[in-house]
Amino acid sequence: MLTSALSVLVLWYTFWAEAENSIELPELLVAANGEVIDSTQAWQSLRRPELLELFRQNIYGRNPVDKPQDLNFELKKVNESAMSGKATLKLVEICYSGPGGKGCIHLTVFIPKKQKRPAPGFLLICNRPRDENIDPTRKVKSHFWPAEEIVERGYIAATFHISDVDPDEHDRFQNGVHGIFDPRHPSRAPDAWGSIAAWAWGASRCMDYFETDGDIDPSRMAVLGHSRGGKTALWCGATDQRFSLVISNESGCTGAALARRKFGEDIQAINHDFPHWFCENYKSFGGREHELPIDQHMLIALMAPRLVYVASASEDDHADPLGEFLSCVYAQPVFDLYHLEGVGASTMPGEHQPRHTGHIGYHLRKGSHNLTLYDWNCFLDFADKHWKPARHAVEK
Ligand code: GTR
Repeated sequence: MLTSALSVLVLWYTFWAEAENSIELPELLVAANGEVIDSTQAWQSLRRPELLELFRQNIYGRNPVDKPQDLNFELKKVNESAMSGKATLKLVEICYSGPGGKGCIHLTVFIPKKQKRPAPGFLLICNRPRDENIDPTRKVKSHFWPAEEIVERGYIAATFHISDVDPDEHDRFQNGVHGIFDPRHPSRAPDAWGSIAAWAWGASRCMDYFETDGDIDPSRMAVLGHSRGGKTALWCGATDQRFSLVISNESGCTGAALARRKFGEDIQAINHDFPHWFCENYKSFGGREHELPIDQHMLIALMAPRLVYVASASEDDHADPLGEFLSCVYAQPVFDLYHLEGVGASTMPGEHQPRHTGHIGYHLRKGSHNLTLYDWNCFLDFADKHWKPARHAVEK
């Protein structure tokens, strides 16, 4: 009697758990014209551009400018003996102008001395207070950007602050790059870029600089961000294929998490709380997630065949860890076209069991919403595994 009651319970739980996880998603590999995408060529020439355009039109918005014609770089400072002689520090000013004025991004770069140059590395999109997290003097240190540890592992530690590109406040798109580049129409286009797209644009301008610096290997640069910075890193990686590794740390809603699960923060809430992050069209999908022609697994798929990494934290329900993991799982068909292993599991790994073997990395950290040394060490391990630089290339 007890056994049969137990098995009914187990059966009920299994159905419930499956129903929880099963979700109807838009077709990844069927183009708008009905064509089934079965080759990398069809993916690259037809479906990928089509999906990118759907994300642009409905979520992140359209940039009025790509690389500005007058983009210029000024090396403001070089210190060959930073970090007790372990790194070269470069402070670079990346400036541009448009009809509404001039803007500059202050890029900080630490290049490891022990690494053969050009060196690989990580660009952090910093969304936390500048002085406490990305101090170039290193008087103040934070695990949000453990520059010493990154350099010690043989990687470049680079970062810029999002406020240089566009302050994180809703001022109706007057300041930052919106004020500089947006056309002065009486009304703003419903698919005009929001702040997330603006910050992603800023990360691409840093890549423009990396391409000019002989100490940096632009073919092995990762773009990385936490939370709103993670959403930004993913959109940057989707639009700028020069980044060969794209890392989202707890990016949650409109980052790695599937919108259709409506778990934790949802489209209505995020647009209510942060009306400046996305394009105007996105607001109409609040409560209508199922009508979006896309979902976030497609954003992950846009990184193929490059490397992508999604990190979650066990107590970060607001960002929906399971939804972040499932995006990795459902992106797999595109990696299959390239005969590449993706995340390599369909059930969520436990805490501190990183998955690093395939082209989609994943881990679930124990704890709450944050970017910690544990997360960074996982990203560095993943880069070691896939870029295989440090151990062989280190100058003895
Ligand atoms: C939260 C927001 C999230 C996430 C986070 C952050 O308040 O709801 O989408 O981006 O901020 O950036 O820390």
